[in-house]
Amino acid sequence: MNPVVKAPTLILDSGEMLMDSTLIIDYVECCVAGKSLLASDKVERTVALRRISHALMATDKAVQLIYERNLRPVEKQHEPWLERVTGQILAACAALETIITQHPLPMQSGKLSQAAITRAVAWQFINSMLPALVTATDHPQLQTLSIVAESLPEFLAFPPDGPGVVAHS
Ligand SMILES: N[C@@H](CCC(=O)N[C@@H](CS)C(=O)NCC(=O)O)C(=O)O
Repeated sequence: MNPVVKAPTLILDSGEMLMDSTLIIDYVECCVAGKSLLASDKVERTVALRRISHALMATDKAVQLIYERNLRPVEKQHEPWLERVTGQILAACAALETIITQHPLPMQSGKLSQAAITRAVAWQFINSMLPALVTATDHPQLQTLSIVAESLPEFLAFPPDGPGVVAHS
């Protein structure tokens, strides 16, 4: 549906495409829902954005590693690059684990913030895609948070494996 081959892609009512999860959330909050999962207070918002940024960087790095391993032929893979990205993923996940320990957020139905959702989604994705590298044993807080999140109705409505296209009204 998108020649740029980028997920997530939101098809707007106008038929135009919108890419990148952060921009899609901004659009939905501003132009559809009229409410936000982020605080409007400057200080609270800055804290939340910083927390979200760690989770997003961890997922971006995981995507890079997965593509390097899965899309590039083995003989063309560059070991120093793999090591660099691996280090970045582990650093981002370690930081995330520390942040979660120091700043737990409510993981309750109806009370979810963007930071809490992003943490849970990031961990589910990274741990399921790179289970040998980023283990639950080394990240117990993330693992617990993910198990709780995935049992909530908000998460059960959108399972990690699909559906790929969600219609909104
Ligand atoms: N920062 C982006 C990351 C999205 C992303 O990496 N999507 C991957 C799939 S998980 C993708 O579209 N890959 C296709 C490509 O880049 O070639 C977001 O949050 O939307």
